[in-house]
Amino acid sequence: MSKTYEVDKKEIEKAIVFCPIKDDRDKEYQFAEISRLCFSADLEVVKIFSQSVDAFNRRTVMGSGKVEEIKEFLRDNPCDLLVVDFQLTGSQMKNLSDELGVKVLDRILLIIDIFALNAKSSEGKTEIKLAQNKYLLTRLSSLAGSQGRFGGKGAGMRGPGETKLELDRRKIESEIVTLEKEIEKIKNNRKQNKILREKNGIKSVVLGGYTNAGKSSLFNLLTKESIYADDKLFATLDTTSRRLFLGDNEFCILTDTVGFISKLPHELVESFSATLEEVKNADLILHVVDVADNFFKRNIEITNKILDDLGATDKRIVILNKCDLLTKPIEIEKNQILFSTKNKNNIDKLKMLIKEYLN
Ligand SMILES: Nc1nc2c(ncn2[C@@H]2O[C@H](COP(=O)(O)OP(=O)(O)OP(=O)(O)O)[C@@H](O)[C@H]2O)c(=O)[nH]1
Ligand SMILES: [Mg+2]
Repeated sequence: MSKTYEVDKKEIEKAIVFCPIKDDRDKEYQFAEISRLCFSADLEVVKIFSQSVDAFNRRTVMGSGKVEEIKEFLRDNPCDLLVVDFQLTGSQMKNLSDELGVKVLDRILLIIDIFALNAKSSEGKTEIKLAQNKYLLTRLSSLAGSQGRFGGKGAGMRGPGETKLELDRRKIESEIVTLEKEIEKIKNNRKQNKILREKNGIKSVVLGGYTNAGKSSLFNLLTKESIYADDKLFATLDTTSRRLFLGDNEFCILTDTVGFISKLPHELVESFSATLEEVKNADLILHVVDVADNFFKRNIEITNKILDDLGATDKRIVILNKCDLLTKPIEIEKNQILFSTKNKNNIDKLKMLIKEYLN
């Protein structure tokens, strides 16, 4: 029988987090990133537990001692769910949920859930629905059992917009076919636009970078638009394109798009192929970086890797944004520029640089 669940958007749920640690040097980065992801999914993190991956247990990912420790903690501190910063199989999710008596989300479901919360355009909604359906299909029996037990609502079960998640295999399969066709149409439109643009000699510049770096803020500043910018991860899922005038009657098309993160779920990369097509087709990438983030160098590497994997152009200007928050000077490399969307210094220098790279 088909099951649908109510969307519960505003409710803040209490979460405990479990991080399997590969390398102790990564611990601080991992804790900071998963905390931001939870915040962006409207979750309150009560405590983070961690354990070396050496203690990996196939049934529950964490060792049995850790399961007991968490169980004990939950007895005194009731929480709604456990977030595991790892890709879980359906049965691992179910085993953990059975042992601990709470709903379980893995890293992928958490990111997909944030995307579902933020999808606004029909393109974004179509893409996220496809990612959700593909994810659900591979873990359907475990999810229907474990998440259904907790009312099947809240984090991990939210569909885009006002829609509800479907847990019926046949319906999911037929929806995947419809969604894939819609995405193919969007991609074809993009290809036509590209041909037309090239015919008219108009260049495409795309904003890329780690999520929350300030891409939408820069887009607004450069094009005097007002699109949604927020201090949460994955605030933007849609592509928005506008003309950017560079002086001397010259202009290019500037596009703002989805942000990146480490270990971007492949379900999302595949489902966002239409949106990412825009990145692939760009003549120049403005790689926006939050330079005030302690881990900005690592974020640059992550973004470069994703751009390389997508086959994006290697014509890239690295914009070290949020320099207003820097407390000490930093070294700047050749293709980098210090910037702040708050005090707007360097805007003419940036436009000149764009012009130079495009010609
Ligand atoms: N202090 C400071 N804050 C900034 C600057 N640029 C952007 N921000 C803030 O950073 C946060 C994220 O900005 P967005 O423009 O939404 O970032 P984004 O890269 O589009 O993020 P996603 O769409 O979520 O991937 C917002 O709260 C902005 O106000 C800057 O130069 N300085
Ligand atoms: Mg944005």
